Amino acid sequence: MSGGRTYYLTTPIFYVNDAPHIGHAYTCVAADALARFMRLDGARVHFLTGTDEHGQKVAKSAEAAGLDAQAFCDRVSQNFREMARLMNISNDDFIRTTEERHIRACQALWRAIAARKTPKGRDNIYRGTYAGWYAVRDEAFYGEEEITLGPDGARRAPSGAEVEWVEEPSYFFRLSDWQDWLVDHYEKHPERAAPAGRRNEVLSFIKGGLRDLSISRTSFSWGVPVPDDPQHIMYVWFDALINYITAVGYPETATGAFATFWPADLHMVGKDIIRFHCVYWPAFLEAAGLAPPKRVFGHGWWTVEGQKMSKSLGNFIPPRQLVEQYGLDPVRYFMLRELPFGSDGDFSHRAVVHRINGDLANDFGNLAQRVLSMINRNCASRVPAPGTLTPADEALLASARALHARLSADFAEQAFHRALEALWQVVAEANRYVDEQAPWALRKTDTARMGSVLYVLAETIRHLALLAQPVVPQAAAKLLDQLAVPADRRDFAALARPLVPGTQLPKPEGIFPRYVETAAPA
Ligand code: ME8
Repeated sequence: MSGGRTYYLTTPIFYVNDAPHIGHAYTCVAADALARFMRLDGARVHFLTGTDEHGQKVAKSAEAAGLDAQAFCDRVSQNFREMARLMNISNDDFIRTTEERHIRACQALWRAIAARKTPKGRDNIYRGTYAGWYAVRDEAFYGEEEITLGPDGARRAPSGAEVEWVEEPSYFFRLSDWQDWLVDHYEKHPERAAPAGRRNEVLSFIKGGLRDLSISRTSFSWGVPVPDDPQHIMYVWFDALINYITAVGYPETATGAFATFWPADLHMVGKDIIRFHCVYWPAFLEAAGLAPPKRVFGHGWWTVEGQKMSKSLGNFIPPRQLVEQYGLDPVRYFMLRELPFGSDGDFSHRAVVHRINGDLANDFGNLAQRVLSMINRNCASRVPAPGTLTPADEALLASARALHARLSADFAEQAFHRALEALWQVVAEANRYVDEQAPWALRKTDTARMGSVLYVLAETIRHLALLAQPVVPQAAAKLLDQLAVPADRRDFAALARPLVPGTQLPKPEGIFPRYVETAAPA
């Protein structure tokens, strides 16, 4: 495909200090649903995920594992790659910050920023000494006023991470000179930081006054060397954010992927890292003369059975465990349906089972199964021919046909829960229609009318299956197979190409099995 609409979206690159858990899977699934939606909608998509491998946190984890840092990163990065495969993530690229292409991009961006002046005509980068608090867990610097002293004598950042005093020579990025530009940027383009509540947090943080940012470290060496001064390595967040442009070929900007895909359409991140993405990142880019991203969405935080996930509680759920227990598509559905995208939520066994047995098995699964079995038994397994349509038929088809526009608007705002709610409203409408039209009774009285009813239902289910693909790709594919929809008629342009009467259908099979409790949950 050449020309046309493009869409570049990214997940955070995950620290390789630990095993992937449901939080990481969540961000990937949300971004994946959007990437799939955009592809089906005809856009040329570039979808990036990967791993963040430098910095003190990773260096310490490697040391604790008794491994050389690179060997440790190779091993843990692979776990994230496998997590992406497990969750059926359709990323086009997987970036690692220890790759050569990335080191080259970091050094080029550093030079580009250093070569330009701030809006106040000063150097963007200067040398000094950092003396202040640092939290290795967050890989973040904190001001004195943000630190609290706990009863245990430990000093903590607002995130709860312990901080340590750091004093070392450092290069600084003159962030303070970019404050007015950043305020103006978000006032002119409010959609660039979402949801609105997070944008307000970002704006008040900026308006509260920005301090210059330390962007190099000298007390350890696991990082990208600063050009012309390799005693310094780049601050891990400076290095990490650059991955988004490395992956589109920076420093080559005039042609190739950068020219096609930059600025990114969306950086999907968790709310914990919104400040890095909405304050530092646009400032770095603007300072280098590059366009800032079009949007950053900071989604909410999952707890598990009402508790924060933590090492000490040992309640990090590995994605593999979820998929084995509930099935992949049900987990993807649950993650995107259970809570308004942007809000926090709780991952509980009860809630997952409720969604599986309610929305998936009873509502959608049962609708498809009922309709397809009736066609199988009563229409010789062929798509029936519709007769003259009644107002009830037209109403259901109109609801199904209106879905694409509705979902496009919801996906454009990352309102996945609203999109799914809209799909399931049509599922419910179709279930009511089956009950009202009672095709099983028509079988004895009016087979032509029965054919019309089953046709309307099958065509509605085709719409639902096509539009559910981004969220439940495997189940939707199975359903489209059962409707004998050819592979080249599964994009959204094919919504306008109705089922052809007479088409032979395979034997129907359930797509969303019920979850049966085998033992009482622990
Ligand atoms: O921050 N609920 O990496 P990280 C929801 N390397 N999402 C969660 C979550 C939870 N409980 N826990 C984690 C980093 N996440 C940096 C990013 S990007 C240039 C560098 C998800 O491994 C969420 O997306 O700590 C969060 O932002 C991310 O994992 C943090 O991953």
